[in-house]
Amino acid sequence: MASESNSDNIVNQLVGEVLGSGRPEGLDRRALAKALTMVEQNMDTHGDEVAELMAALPPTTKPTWRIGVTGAPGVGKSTLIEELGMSLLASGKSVAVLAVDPSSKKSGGSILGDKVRMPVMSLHPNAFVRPTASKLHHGGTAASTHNAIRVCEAAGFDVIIVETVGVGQGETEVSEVVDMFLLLLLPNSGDDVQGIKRGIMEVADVFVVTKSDLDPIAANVALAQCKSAARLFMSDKLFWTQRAVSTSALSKTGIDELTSHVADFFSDENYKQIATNRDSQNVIWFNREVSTQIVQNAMKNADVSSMISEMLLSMKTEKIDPSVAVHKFSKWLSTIKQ
Ligand SMILES: Nc1nc2c(ncn2[C@@H]2O[C@H](COP(=O)(O)OP(=O)(O)OP(=O)(O)O)[C@@H](O)[C@H]2O)c(=O)[nH]1
Ligand SMILES: [Mg+2]
Repeated sequence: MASESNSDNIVNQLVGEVLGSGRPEGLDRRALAKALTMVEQNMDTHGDEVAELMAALPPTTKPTWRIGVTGAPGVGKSTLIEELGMSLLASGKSVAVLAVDPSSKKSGGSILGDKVRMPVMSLHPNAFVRPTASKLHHGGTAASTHNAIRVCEAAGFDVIIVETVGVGQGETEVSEVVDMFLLLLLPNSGDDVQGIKRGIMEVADVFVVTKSDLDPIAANVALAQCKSAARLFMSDKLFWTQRAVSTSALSKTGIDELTSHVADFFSDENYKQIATNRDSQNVIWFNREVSTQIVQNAMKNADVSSMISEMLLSMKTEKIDPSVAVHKFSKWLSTIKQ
């Protein structure tokens, strides 16, 4: 019980400090960083603490913008986020950046500290830049990114930009917790439209060709490809038609156009549907995380795992069809359910 009241105190203190001024410029950044560290903890061991902090956060009242940015390593995500962020800051918005690092899946810790370089934005009083280790093996990227987004919203940020890396599970999961997804493409790199997986094309709301200064002709070709892809792939959002823009963070071209695509996306007119979309997203990732937990728990049961091994062995040695094995397994499962 003593530990419970202790964690109560920490949560109250953090919520008090994080929400203290309700405005990012007066924010206690150390408290915000602490709160983010807390919600990113391993849910298996710190689930109560995380849930307590999340429950103590007030619901979002202002129309916040949740933006995901993805693309191959080195495509220019961080550099572009800095430009987009500065442009949004100039328009009066406050901006928090969370950089999700899927490599933590392998190394067990974030190595992003020196990779997230947004030197100008980091110093802005209305901005906050945070490298976040993804926790794919304990609770999922969707859950921990969602939590981190909510903490930033509670701290008063208007815009939360999530930088994700590479192509894979983490990226699709991030698309479940943001409203808008930007897909960055480098012309002539093999990462352009032809090489991008369909699933990611479909969740992209804006295709962004990067580093157009390096090869303006190739950038134009890539832009044209993106525009035709935008016509080909229907957006998964009824209120939005996919767009494409060519940018250079170096020569600062295309940034205003990108900013206006973002502002159009979050228009008052669209916002009601964005809010509805958040409700559906919550259900989707809740269901997935719960299913994962059910499976993980079931696998801890010795009978279940030995029955699975038995079925796998029968498939291998007796060549029984997998559908027969599944049927046998589900029959067996129904006998032990109660
Ligand atoms: N010429 C040129 N170089 C750029 C531009 N944008 C980024 N770069 C350079 O490209 C390199 C990678 O940029 P980052 O912004 O770190 O790319 P990233 O996609 O965030 O990289 P990871 O996070 O490691 O996946 C850096 O050396 C940047 O300076 C651009 O518009 N033009
Ligand atoms: Mg980066």
